[in-house]
Amino acid sequence: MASYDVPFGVAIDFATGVMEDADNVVVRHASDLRGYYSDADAMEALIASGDPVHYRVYEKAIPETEGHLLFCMSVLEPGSVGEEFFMTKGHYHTVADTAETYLCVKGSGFLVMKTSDGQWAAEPMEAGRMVYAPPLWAHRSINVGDDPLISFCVYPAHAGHNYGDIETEGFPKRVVRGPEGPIFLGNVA
Ligand code: PAN
Ligand code: ZN
Repeated sequence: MASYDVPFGVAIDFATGVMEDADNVVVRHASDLRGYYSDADAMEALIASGDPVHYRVYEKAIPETEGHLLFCMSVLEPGSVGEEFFMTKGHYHTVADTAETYLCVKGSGFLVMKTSDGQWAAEPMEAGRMVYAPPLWAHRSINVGDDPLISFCVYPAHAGHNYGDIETEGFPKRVVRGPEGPIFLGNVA
C-alpha cells in the first residue's frame, strides 16, 4: 500500500466518475438499500430483476486520522424505486461536527441534508455546482436525472460514518417523480 504521508496525485475521469488506482470501491446494490424507500414491493421487484448496482464510491485509503482529508468519487445510478428517485443511504458523520463538500461533476440531483433537531435543506446538484454540508448536518444524494449523478467529496479523515441514526430517523423529505419534475414529499406527520 502506498504511503499517504507523502504527496501524490490521482487521475479521475469526470465522464464516468472512475478514480484510477482507487484502493477501495464501495459498491452498494439495490438490496443494500432495503427499507430505505417507501415502496417495499417495488424494491423487492428491483432486487428480483437482478439486484442492480445502486451506487459506487471510489476512495484512496488515506489514514483516518485528524489532519488528513478523505476524498472520493460517488457515482449514483439513475432510476427510481416506485416513484422515489434513487438515493444514497445518507449519514451523519460519527464525529458529528465535521463538514463535507460535494462538487457535482455530472448529472442532476439534490443533496438533501438534515439536523437531529428537525432542520432540513435540499441543495441542487448540477455539473459545476459545489454543495457544502456543514458540521452536524446528515447528508444524502438523490439522482433525479437520466444519467449517473457523479460527485467529488472531501471531508476530514477522522469523520467516520454514522448510518444507524438515519436508519432510525429517516429524512424529513422524500424526492419522487412528479408530472413536471421532482417533488419533495413530507415523510413525517
Ligand atoms: C460520501 C458518501 C457517498 C455514499 O462519500 O459516503 O456518497 O453515500 P453513503 O455513505 O451515505 O452510502 C460521503 O458523504 N462521505 O462522508
Ligand atoms: Zn459524509
